[in-house]
Order: sequence, then structure tokens, then C-alpha cells
Amino acid sequence: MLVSVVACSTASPATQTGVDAGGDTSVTYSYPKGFLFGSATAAFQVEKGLTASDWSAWARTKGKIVGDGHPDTGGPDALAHVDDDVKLLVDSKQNAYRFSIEWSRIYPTRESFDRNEPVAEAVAAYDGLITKLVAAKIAPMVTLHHFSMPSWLSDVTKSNEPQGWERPETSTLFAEFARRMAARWGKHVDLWITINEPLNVALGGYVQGSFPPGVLLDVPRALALVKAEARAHALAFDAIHEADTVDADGDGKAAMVSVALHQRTFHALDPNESVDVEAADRVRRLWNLWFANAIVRGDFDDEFDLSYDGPNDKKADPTLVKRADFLGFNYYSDTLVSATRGIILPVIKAAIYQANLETDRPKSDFGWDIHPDGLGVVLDELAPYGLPLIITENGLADASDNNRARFLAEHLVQVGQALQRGVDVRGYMHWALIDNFEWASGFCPKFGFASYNSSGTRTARPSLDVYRSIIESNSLAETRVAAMPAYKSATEFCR
Ligand code: IFM
Repeated sequence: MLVSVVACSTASPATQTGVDAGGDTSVTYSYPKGFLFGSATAAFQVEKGLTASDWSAWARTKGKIVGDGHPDTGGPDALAHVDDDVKLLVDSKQNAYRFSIEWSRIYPTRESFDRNEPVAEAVAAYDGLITKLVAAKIAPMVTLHHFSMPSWLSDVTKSNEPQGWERPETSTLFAEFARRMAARWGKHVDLWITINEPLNVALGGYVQGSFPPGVLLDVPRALALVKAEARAHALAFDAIHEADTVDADGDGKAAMVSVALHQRTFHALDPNESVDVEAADRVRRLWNLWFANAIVRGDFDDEFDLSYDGPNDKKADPTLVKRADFLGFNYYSDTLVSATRGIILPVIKAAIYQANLETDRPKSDFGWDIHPDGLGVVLDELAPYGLPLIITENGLADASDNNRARFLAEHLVQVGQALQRGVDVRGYMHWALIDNFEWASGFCPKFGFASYNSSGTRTARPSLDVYRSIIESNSLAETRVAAMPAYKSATEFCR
């Protein structure tokens, strides 16, 4: 029998160890003061009425979305349910909420942007959300670009022409948008994310063709886009700092600005093939390190040779260096890489596999491997950049909620262990607060801590109560995790 779960402290404030009478050692993790325990969503995935977004046009194009789903007809309508969603956060003791302010809602036309005439109802809606969060002592983390682009900058019917980030004017317009949002809401918001998952925007839009503008297998165009996003991020970073000088949470700092990277682990499809092992490392350097190197160190690997020593590479480019106050990153799962099997993409000279992997790990409803250890790996990979780290998304599609509590707990164990190793982790945002529109996959994957019905009524899943108890006690014992029901691997997948 366990005598003391938290009998004595180790050197790390994050972890305490207890030894029971039988000599069993259990570890209980606790998290530093001020640690952000939150959830995340994104405007286009949870709001209705975004008619001036490229994603709206894309989702209305027959055949682009599984089940032809559209947030206007099946979504949770978050702006009409602010009180309900804030209640979910409050009831579960969360102290942070990541959401996005939709550029195309604030400025639906180029004219409204040029004249700086924001839509009053849109401003009022986000004002209402932010005010209620602040009143509930929930720190708002605002994303300014989460996949969706105003249709006046991105025409989904003209994929052969430059769209979105490809247009030379987009980066300066985005920086101006960021400046205005920071000026308006900086008194309440300290945490800003410029662009969500810059590499996924490029992969979805220019390689897989599943995101606007729907281009297939054009890796050079995708990589040019990533470079434009890095430049746009740096401009927006500067603009936010100029406009938001108010320290909203009293921690001595005003704006804290970053991106939300998407980090993964990478393994060889055939671990016995050295070409696969090399390819996995090549893809890892591109996917996990290129963007961070650009905006933290200012190392701009122009040709993506991934050696950071090519003919046009820059070191400490003054227009890019030190453009992150922390590193935000999303972590979900593993990728397998082959140098010989599948569609070999140029530049990376590899094929990548992200779903339905032939591994013995349990699978989520989305066919993604449940791989908590990978969170520890990517935390260690980012630690050398010397910045605080915030996990801006982590979660799984799990309609039955069988796996979510264990998934959550095992990832928080990884955070606890990283803290013990000295990694400066400041927060964890679960994806997602509520079920939502999962882009090309429509409404099948259920990522939410809560579901909703056709009238918008929210129902919390049992795993949210597990999150509440971890947050409330600020502790997570390995024995508790071990006692949770084992994963049930999904056998039918949303795609
Ligand atoms: O739903 C997405 C989110 O928009 C970006 N990160 C991954 C999530 C799950 O696929």
C-alpha cells in the first residue's frame, strides 16, 4: 500500500517522489506556478458566417470536404456560445484559452482593410470573448492566422496564380492586421501567435492539394511559401511589439509573440535501410527545424539544403533573428519516411506517411499513432533554442472518449519529465475545447473535450473532468496514469 505519494522533493520543483512501504517508487509530477493549462480552437473551425474566407469558398466546392461539411451548417457556432465555452473552461479550472481572430471577419473586403473600417459586430464579438475570458482569469492566447485567409488575398478558383502568402503584398498587409489587433486588444492579451503551422499551410495547399489553393505536388512552390511565411511572421512580430506595450497579466512583460509550429517525430519506414534513416533525418530538419532556425537564429537556409551552409544562406539575418519570445508548437504524432517507397517528393527526396502507420502503437479515430513519448523528444529538440516552450496544441480524435484521459495524462507526464530535465515548458493547450470542423476531413474526427448538438448545447466528455482534477491538484501521479483504462485502438478511421 502507498504510504506517501509525495513524501519528498527531488531537485526539480516539477516532480516529487514517494516510496511506499513495499519499496515501490511512484512519481508525482507537479507543474510550475503560473503554468498555463488550457485548450485551443481556431476561428474557421468553430465559428459560423465566415463568408469572406478562402476556406469558406473551398469548403463550398463540391468534393473538397469529406461529407461536404461546412462550419456554417454543422459547426459549434462559437461566437454565439461564448458563455457556454467560457463555462467549460471555468468549470474545468483551465487558465488559458487559445483561439484565433479571423482576419476575414474583421475586414471582409480589401476596401474595409484599406480604409481601416473593421466590421463593428466582429470587433464586438471578439471583445465579448476576450472580456469574459479576462473576467474569468483565463489568459487569452490569440492566433492571427490559422489556415484561413481573406478571399481578397486568396482566390481558390485560380490556383495557377499566386495566392495568399505567395502574393508579395500579403506579408505587409498581415503585419498591419497584426498591428491593429495588438493595438486594440493588447491591454488584455499578452500571448500572440502569428501563424499556425506554417509548413502545414504549404503541405496542404501545394503538395497534398487538400487545402486552398489545392495545388498538387509542387514542392518548390510550397517552399517558397514557407519562406514568405517566415518573413511575414517577422514583420508581424515587430508590429505586435510596437502596438502592444501593455503588460496585461502583470508578469513584467507586455506582448509575448511566437508562431505555432507543428513538430513531429520522424522514423525510417524501414529502419534497416540507411537511405530511409537518412531521409527521416532530412525531413525532420526541414519540418521541425527550418522555421525555428529562421525566426530564432535568423539562419535562413535559402535552398533548403538543410545544412545551413548553402550559397544563399544567411546567418543571423537582422530582419529575422530573435523574432520569437517563446516557441509555440503543436505536437500530435509520428511520421514514417521512405527514400524509395511511395511518392518521392523533390528536395526532401522522400515519401512521408502520417496515418495508418504499420506500427504497433494504438491509433486514434483519425488513424494517427498515439505516441506520447514523442512529445518528450520534440521538447528536447526545441530546448536548445533557449526560449520558453508552450505546447499550443496536442490532442486526438476520439469520439467515444475512451482514450482521451490516458492520452492527456501520458502527455502531461512527458511535460513533467521534461521539466525535470530542465526544459523550460510554460504551458499546455489541449486541442480542442470543443468538437469542430477538421478541414478537409469535415466533422468526422471528434477532437473536443466537449461535443455539441444541433442547437449548440455543449456536453463535456468525462476526460474534461480528468483534466480538471489534474489542474486543480496541480499534480499527476504515475500510479494514477497506470490505473487508467488501457487504450482501445480505433479500427475504423475518419478520412
Ligand atoms: O485541427 C487541426 C488544427 O487546425 C491544426 N493542428 C492540427 C489540428 C488537428 O488536425
